[in-house]
Amino acid sequence: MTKEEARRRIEELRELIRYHNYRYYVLDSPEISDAEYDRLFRELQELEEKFPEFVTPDSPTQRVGAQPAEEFGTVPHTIPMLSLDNAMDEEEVREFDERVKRFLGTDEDIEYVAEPKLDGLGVELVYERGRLVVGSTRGDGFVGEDVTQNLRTIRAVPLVLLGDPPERLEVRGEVIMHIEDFRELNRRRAEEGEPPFANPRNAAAGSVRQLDPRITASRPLDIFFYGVGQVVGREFSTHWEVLQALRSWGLRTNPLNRLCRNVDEAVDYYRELLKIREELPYEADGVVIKVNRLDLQRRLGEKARSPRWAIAYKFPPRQATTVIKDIVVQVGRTGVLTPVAIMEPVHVGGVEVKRATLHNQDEIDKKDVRIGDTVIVQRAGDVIPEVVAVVKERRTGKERPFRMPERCPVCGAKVVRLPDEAAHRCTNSACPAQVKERIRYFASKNAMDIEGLGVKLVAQLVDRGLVKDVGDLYFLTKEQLASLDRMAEKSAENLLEALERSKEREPARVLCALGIRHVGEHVARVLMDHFGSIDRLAEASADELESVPGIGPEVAGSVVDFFSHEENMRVLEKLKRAGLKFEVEKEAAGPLSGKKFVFTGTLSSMTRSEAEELIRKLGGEASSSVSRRTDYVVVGENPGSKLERARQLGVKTITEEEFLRMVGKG
Ligand code: D41
Repeated sequence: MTKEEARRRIEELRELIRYHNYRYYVLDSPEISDAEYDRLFRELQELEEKFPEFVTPDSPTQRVGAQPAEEFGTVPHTIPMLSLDNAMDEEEVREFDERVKRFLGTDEDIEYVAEPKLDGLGVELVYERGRLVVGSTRGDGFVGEDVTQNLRTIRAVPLVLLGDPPERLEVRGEVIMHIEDFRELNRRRAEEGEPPFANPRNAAAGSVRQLDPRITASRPLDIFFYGVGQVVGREFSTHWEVLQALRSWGLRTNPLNRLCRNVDEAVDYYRELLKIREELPYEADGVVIKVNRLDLQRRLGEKARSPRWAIAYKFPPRQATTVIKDIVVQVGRTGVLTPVAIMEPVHVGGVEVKRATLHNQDEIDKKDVRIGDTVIVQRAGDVIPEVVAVVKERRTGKERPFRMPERCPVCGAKVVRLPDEAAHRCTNSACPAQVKERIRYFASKNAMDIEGLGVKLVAQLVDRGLVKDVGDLYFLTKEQLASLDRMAEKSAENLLEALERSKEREPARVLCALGIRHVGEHVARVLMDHFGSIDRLAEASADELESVPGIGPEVAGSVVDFFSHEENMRVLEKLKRAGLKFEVEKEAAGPLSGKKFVFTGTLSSMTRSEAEELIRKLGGEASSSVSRRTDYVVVGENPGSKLERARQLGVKTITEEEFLRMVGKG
């Protein structure tokens, strides 16, 4: 390749990567798979290595580059980043609307834009001629910290804008961490003996305010943009228009934002969002309601430090105060002992809470939580409620400190705390609590998906000695089941049938269901794609495992460890004897070969994961988001936004009946 050819290809690859970032982050509708994206990225990296003279700071490969800083510089905001007044109920929102009308001397409806109020860290980015030059925190609203190098590492932050950006653009947004990512991060931190973050907002803020951008880069951050500061070279007449323009430049805005004709519609929006609050993948603490017309915004102006044209309509708090009656210890699947506070029942954000996790002894010590204490509990997303802090002023002196037991409260085995671990563990892998949790995990939806195997049933099976490991499940008889409490003959039959059906699960699901540390759904699939069978995986060395792309030393270590235990091998033998699938079936060219399916809505004849498995067995691909490369969108009961997107993209939609015929089940 000549230098000129390389230069051109590099340019082309950067354009392509920017475009696909836009499809992925802004439109939420990728056109290519992650693997294809990675190929483009690697090709660019390799070319830049060979031709370093063409590396520029705004290349997508140059997100992390800077050395750790000594301290952050400061950045004044050209236009102050104002704060928001709060409204706690509908009446206060209507008063706001009245105030706006009175100030403007009108009684006509005011048009508003309503947006989810994300709970993260406010930042401002400055683009000059479409290139990111500075990024800062909101700070005190007038001056923020220079966190440019850190914000550059967030993939959803474009280094170069698309389309026709203005001469200078100051854009404002909220950096957030998704709840799932937050949990995963805390899980890893706990394993590494680091203190957990209290909530996704602290995790996001703490990650952006790192002196070493490499640490920020390792954190799963995301961003939504909600407004602008100074803009040179472009005029707008409404806020809605601003949001559309940001999107067209590749700056992701929240798809849930809505244009409302009047305050009634804004109040409706709040109610709708409150209903789906728990399902949002990130934390939102309310709705921001903004006057849409910019000329009206200008006339309204601001008072002290907040605009008269906007208000934050807050959701009910998800924190509450209650008393800890007791602290008990729960034993998990891997033997980890988790202290749990038993509390006076209290309503938190609309849900009654009686138990809250205290994580581990270190956390209890750090917060100095004692039995009898009055505490603040918090519920975030669908996360298990946790104790945030003790209200020390309420102490009477009768509170009792808690110590982890030296013996497992369930089986009496010795409890150990491994060096560098925050967790205490029960050392007996046959501990009934561990066995029960392993079975529940094995049967869970994303693993073997065995319907009807609930907590109480699992407890009975283990307590009566009918099941000692997951292998025993498949050798249960109808008589044994029927002898259990509250087990009718029909339910026994149903369970046996569900067990029978679960034998059809593909080997990657079986592997995942074993509950090997660090081997979740994704890793299990990677491993089975590579090794082709569980037996071959069992024989792999740590080196061999680490040579698989995407598999690190941690995963390799725990896989080797799992298969080195004789009792695990005995369980595997049982599962194999029962007829579970250990070998990946290679259907050379199945009838659905190369076809991509996406599901929306509920199917009536099977679960979604069963349908997806069927597709993979027949050589097709099942994916969760609709793109131009999707061949069919299967539309079930109550379809979601994917149907809309399929129509927009002109992707073929089929009914469940048509799908069943296609797979030979109709
Ligand atoms: O999502 C948010 N956190 C958000 C915050 C949002 N969607 N819009 C916002 N709009 C403003 C104004 C109206 C002042 C431009 C905001 C904030 N302010 C804000 N958040 C914290 C301080 C200010």
